[in-house]
Amino acid sequence: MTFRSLAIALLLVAGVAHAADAPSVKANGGWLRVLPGNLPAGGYVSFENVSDRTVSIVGASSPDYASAMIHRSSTDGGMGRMEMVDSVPLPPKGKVAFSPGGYHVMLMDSKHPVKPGDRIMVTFELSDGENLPVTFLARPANATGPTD
Ligand SMILES: [Cu+2]
Repeated sequence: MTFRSLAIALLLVAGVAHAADAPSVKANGGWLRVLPGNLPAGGYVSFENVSDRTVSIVGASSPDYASAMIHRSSTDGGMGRMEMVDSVPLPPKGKVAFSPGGYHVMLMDSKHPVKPGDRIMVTFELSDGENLPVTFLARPANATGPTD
């Protein structure tokens, strides 16, 4: 084995060890707002980047909905609107909250009826290649948080 190939082998081993590390992002307080009919449901959760580098949320999917997208709500001259977001950066050791009026995961076309009290799994795709599964508690249309 040459020195060069040994160095590459060590890098590969380091890469595997890194992949087995604890997740770089933690999530908690996941909830979603169930609206009547089959209207899209907004999902909210707090993310914490526990690593020392920036990690971005770059996608989402759920086995319970045909489509999941990252959106951001804003008010523009008093009119509520929302836009698709490709990437939500979480700064090193930083927190970002998905909350009503701001970032949310928009869950569209549920594959089965979802009612308050149900638990829905959403998997977030991170820029470092990790997948972060998060449980969301379904809450009624008038809920303002995970417990109220
Ligand atoms: Cu939305």
